[in-house]
Amino acid sequence: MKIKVIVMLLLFAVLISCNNKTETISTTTETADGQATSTFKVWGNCEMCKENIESSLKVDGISKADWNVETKIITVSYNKSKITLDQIQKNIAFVGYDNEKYKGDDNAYSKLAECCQYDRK
Ligand SMILES: [Cu+2]
Repeated sequence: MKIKVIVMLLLFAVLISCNNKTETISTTTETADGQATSTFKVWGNCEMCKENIESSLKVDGISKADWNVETKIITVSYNKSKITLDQIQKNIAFVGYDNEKYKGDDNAYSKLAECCQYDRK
């Protein structure tokens, strides 16, 4: 009986820690000069996805965009007076990629190469 309770508690603790993980994927750090670096999850598969995702962020105000194929986490450095995190996530969704905030555009997704048609969130 005691063991059952302990197992239940352990399971509960695991569930809570898993939940916390998914919520803290997205982070933003800011510096005094208005620069910010954000990380968040973008759904995708391969090197071609990396190219597509990063190309959507070759816009004024973004100094760096690096999507990790393994972890599916993107790191974006940008100037907050020129572009917002919201706009960045919209740009990614516009080219067909689901991310933490926006669902990828369906039409753009359907035009992705077959290898890039990742399992949607
Ligand atoms: Cu791909």
